[in-house]
Amino acid sequence: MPEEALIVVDMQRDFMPGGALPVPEGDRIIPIVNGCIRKFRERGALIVATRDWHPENHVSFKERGGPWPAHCVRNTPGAEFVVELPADAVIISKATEPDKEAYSGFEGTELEKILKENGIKRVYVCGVATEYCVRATALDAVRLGFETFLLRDAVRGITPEGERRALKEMESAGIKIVRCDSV
Ligand code: VGL
Ligand code: ZN
Repeated sequence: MPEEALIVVDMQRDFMPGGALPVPEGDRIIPIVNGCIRKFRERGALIVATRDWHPENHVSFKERGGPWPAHCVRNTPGAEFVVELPADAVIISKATEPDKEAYSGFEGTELEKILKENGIKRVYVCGVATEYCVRATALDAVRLGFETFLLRDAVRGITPEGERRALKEMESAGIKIVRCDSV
């Protein structure tokens, strides 16, 4: 049993520059995340990738009064992964119901069950956006009893202030802020 999992959060085309809901410089972490995936794979970790997988009438979209432009509509190019995932990666689709928002990869998904079934004790979180889906996923992980690490060099936020605040909050919650090359 692997004991460790890497959770790659929402590394999808719409969150990259040129996409529908871009994270500034989100593309800069693509090679870093790919390096983390290779590194964790080599040491036998479970590789998990979450994806925002919205129906086209999702409640978070502006046309329904939500905060965001339409993004990551399931089965469209904007929802595709931009990182290289191994064939046996566990793909977790979230926020798939029209009337429910879910920032955390644990919310409304099988993620907790899958991690527990695989004997995972430690999780390492990377991806976008730091102050939304990365934050929510990492906070849920630590709350659920996983030793949780945030890979500082492999995340990007929508704004610098938002990212700073989220990092502080995660640290206060007991999440260890580390770099991918030092773990
Ligand atoms: C996200 C806003 C809306 C994220 C998803 O992946 O952080 N942010 N949907
Ligand atoms: Zn979304």
